[in-house]
Amino acid sequence: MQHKTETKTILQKENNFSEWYNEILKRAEILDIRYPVKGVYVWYPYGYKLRNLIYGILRSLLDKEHEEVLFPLLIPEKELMMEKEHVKGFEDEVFWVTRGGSTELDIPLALRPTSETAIYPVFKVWIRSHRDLPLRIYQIVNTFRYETKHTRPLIRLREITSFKEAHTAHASRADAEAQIKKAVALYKDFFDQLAIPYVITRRPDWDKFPGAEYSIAFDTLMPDGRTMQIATIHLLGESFARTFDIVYEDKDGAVKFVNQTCYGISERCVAAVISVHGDDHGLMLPPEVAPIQVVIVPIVFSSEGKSVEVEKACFVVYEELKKAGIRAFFDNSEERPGAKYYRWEMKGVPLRIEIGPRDLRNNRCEFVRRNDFKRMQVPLSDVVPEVERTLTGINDCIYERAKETFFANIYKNEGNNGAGKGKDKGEGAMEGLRRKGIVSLFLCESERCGKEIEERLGVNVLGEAVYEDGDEDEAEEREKSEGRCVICSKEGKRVYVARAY
Ligand code: P5A
Repeated sequence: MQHKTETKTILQKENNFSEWYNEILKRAEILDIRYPVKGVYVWYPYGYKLRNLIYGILRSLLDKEHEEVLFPLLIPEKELMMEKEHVKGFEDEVFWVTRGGSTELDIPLALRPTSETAIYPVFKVWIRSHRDLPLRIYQIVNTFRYETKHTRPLIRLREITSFKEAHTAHASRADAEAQIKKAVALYKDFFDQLAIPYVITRRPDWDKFPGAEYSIAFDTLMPDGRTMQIATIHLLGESFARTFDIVYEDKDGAVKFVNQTCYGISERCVAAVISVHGDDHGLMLPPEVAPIQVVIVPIVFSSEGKSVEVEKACFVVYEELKKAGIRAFFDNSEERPGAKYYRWEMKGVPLRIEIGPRDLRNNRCEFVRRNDFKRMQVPLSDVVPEVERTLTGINDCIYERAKETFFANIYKNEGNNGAGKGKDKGEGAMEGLRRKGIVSLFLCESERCGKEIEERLGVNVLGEAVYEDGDEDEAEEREKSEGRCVICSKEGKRVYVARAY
């Protein structure tokens, strides 16, 4: 495609993440950012394959207990405006369709910023009895948000192209809360499969989803030390049910409101895979989601020209891998091996197999791992099992490295040493706060103290950590989770703060 002739200027992920990120999107052919609408971009074929493999994992997890649906993009003004909190949260972000051709529309239509107000009026007619519950649906659609903050490809979009939204309705609050736990487990599974580390927190009240009782979020850490919210799960309770009159008849004939949840993920999950794993050579894709898992490169020196034997051997390996269900590519283009290495490293192909005349004489080939460039010689007869073993090993290494970086950048502020009087109150608590990373400290629940710490440190309060039932560290952590608010010294809880995207 367009960027084949790109020069090999060195990329620096650590020093200039923003530049690195945009260069990678271009050179690895993930996203074309030249589309002439702000916050709106084009998926390249390679990027879209990556996106589909990632969303394939998400789909297979959701399909176990949800059914896929497809709701309209357009929402009538009246429906969008019905839930007061929800409107307040979204009114400045809505794109409106007000004309059909040259005719003014009687009813302005909103482009969905999310689909609660498109889906819940239909839930009202779908749900009649307790036998219709629980109702669990999802869709993967584009949504539109008029974002006023700095837009960024895959991260802050005005057209979110891959918005996965799940919506559930239940007979009781307990059932809805149980669903929240299931959704947390599902998202954990998803990000674990992408080898993306995260913290899970309950967002402070002032930062919850508009219309929700509470919101739980997954945040990962980007290479520049800022966190990115990669998923959210909301307990809606009865608020939307009351607004849209979604009721069911209970076993004993009583008519009750349903209890609801919703949870969402966008292409930020693709941004996370790119940003967390990539390095100065380009993308580094976990094998599970790599569009090409193995590239085969014939090694012939220019004086020798093409070697029929080498090509034949490469082709045999290619066929064997394909038969074993491995996504392989045989690069027998005219380019020099060096140029091929550069391209496939940039595209994050986890494993390269090189075969030259000398390898052939010894009935072997050479493996080169993308994550650490380690080489190993493998007998041609063992290629398939060795590839399988090596890909698993690569995934483990990528994940270990990501976790190491992540947890090395979480800093714990012990005690309430920062609480004090006068101008510098709170600052003392920030010893150990590096500019990069996530800090846990004590805060009370008041919005005033939360906002004060946000302003003073230029951070966002992510919230209190959420633990799973049976989590071994839970009991221990909970015990240590009470302390004095670093701003007002009143009783507080341990929360995470970080500079956030
Ligand atoms: C949950 C699904 C909702 O919209 N309604 C249905 C709920 N939640 S949310 O938090 O507002 O969005 C879900 C996730 O989408 C990502 N996201 C974005 N990604 C890219 N560009 C944007 N402008 C954008 N806005 C939200 C976040 O990861 C968020 O957690």
